[in-house]
Amino acid sequence: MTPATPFTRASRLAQLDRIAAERIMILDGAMGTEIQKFRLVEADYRGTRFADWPKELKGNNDLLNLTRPDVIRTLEQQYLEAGADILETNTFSCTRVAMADYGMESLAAELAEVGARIARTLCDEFEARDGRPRYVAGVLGPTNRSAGISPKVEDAGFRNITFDELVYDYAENARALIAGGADLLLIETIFDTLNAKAAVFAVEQVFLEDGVRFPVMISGTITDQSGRTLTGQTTEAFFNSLAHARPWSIGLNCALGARDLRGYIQELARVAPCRISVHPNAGLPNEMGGYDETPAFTSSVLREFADAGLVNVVGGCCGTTPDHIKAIADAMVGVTPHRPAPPAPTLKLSGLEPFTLTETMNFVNVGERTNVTGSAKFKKLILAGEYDAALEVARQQIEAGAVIIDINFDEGMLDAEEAMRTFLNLAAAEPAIARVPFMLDSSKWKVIETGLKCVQGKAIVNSISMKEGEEEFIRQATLVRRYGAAVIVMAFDEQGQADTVERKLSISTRAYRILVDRVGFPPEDIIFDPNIFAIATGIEEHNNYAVDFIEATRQIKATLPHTRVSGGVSNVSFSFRGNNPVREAIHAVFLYHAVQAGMDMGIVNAGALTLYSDIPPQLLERVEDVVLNRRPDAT
Ligand code: THG
Repeated sequence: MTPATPFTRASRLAQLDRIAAERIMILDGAMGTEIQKFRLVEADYRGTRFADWPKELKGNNDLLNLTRPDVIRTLEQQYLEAGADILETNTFSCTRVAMADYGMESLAAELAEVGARIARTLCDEFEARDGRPRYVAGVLGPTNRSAGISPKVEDAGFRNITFDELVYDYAENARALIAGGADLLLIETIFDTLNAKAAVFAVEQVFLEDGVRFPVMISGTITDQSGRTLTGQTTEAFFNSLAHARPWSIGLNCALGARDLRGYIQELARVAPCRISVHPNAGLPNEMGGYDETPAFTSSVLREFADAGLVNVVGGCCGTTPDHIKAIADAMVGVTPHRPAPPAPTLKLSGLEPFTLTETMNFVNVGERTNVTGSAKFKKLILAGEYDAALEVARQQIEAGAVIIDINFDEGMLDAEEAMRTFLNLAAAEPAIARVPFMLDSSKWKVIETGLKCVQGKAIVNSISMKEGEEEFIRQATLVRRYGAAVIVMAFDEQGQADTVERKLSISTRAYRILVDRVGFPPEDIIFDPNIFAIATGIEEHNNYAVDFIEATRQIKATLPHTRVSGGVSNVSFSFRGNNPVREAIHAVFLYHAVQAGMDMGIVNAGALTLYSDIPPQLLERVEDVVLNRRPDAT
């Protein structure tokens, strides 16, 4: 009998960060292409238990965990002998949805648990031998469906899987992997970031259920030389979308060979404040579907990555063999691992492309026109179901300078959830629109949540507030975080909307403390909206509203570190409806002063913005009287 491992899962994990700081850790290599070498036949896959299964089972490699565990064990043992520190479980397709191909949905969890146990047992044996920890990475594969793109060319809004279905499947998968002994969870070969966001959501759910957390590794896949994921994101956009998982490592695997991944790994190493992993294919597949890169070649390329200080974990994907892993392990000896970038408290969003709100940016223009309550035209199109023309409105806002678009379907005659879903699913297929981050605008939480389940990028929720009390505020903020979005917090509490500087500041401060101290919300992802109300309405108390917003902005920016301020700019001029030249002049004057006070972003009619310096002096004088409330007869 082999002696027992000296470690518990907790004691093994307690050493992980130290080991990863000392040296580059080795992940194992391919499973699928190695299994092929055994030339297994249908009967191997079936075993006795599934002898009468009504569907063909050949190719269901995860099923071998039950029917030919000896094969999986042999391969994994070879990888450990080659020097792997981290062994991946043979569970790439252990989700209900992926197993549905074989009618084996109900076996998904069992296969995952057994897969983890095979790997853990082997690792225990190696640990018992030499006292060196070996880690089991429970693999959560991408599934064979995409929540983010349509499988039908003629119907871009169609989806064959929902976010909620993926969350259910991934949660079951994660629970089973942990039950089987996994030390880490590895969400890998991500071609659709929305699927990965569902996996992150599910994993967090399991951690909350159990009251225990495990390190999470995330690895995306770039499908062609354009450097984008299948669903069109650039590397940095991909990272921004998944940063909320606070991954132990992030990296890339599969698809390309190591050499072609160099630029993207460098990009990840630059932007991600965590460890970096890479497990490439042994080159691109040749005409025969085989892989040609030799162990010497792959390992020399990865050695160069390591010498450049880019990586913490390296291994192989399709086409790599135990010989590749041995060569890679040898090549990493003595090379200093990547030192993760320090986290920067900066608002980072994404659509297909990243958006970072840097300190030098003057003002971020959020397009207001994709709003049924803010545009008669958009409302008419949505009510008529004319989504193509509605998408054109989004495109126009972006062309006119919007770097984010606000999207709102709050209208009595509409099913706002349905409209939000339809619009976002269609927008995902339009690169000129999907390029930018989305701001999901609704007064109904359910509508916002529906939207969050449709976007692969890092969006902004518009908005949450304490109007229904702290408990609901905390619940919503926690969910915003789990969906990986930033948030606008309105200055609104149980007493109503804040209309004085004091209330705007005190509500914002109270919200800040709750979000940062109790929810663990990153302050850089908080955007305060201290309410822009209409001025010059004829009611005297309204005359100072613009000044109050500007002053509240100044104080929020001075006292609530790393946060941002936004507002709906066109609100301020509501009483001049019908007189667009005056409205635009008011907006320009308002922004001129508000931006100086620290306003970072605003929901505006992109393209219609006038420059402060272009306003004729006489008009400017009058408009400033109104906006700055300089004289009682200003209006
Ligand atoms: N804060 C936050 N979100 C918001 C607002 C805010 N979302 C909605 C709104 N306010 C910002 N968006 C708009 C959009 C359009 C107009 C005003 C604010 C507008 N529209 C023209 C009008 O009503 O006169 C419509 C003209 C037309 O139909 O074309 O003014 O404050 N967080």
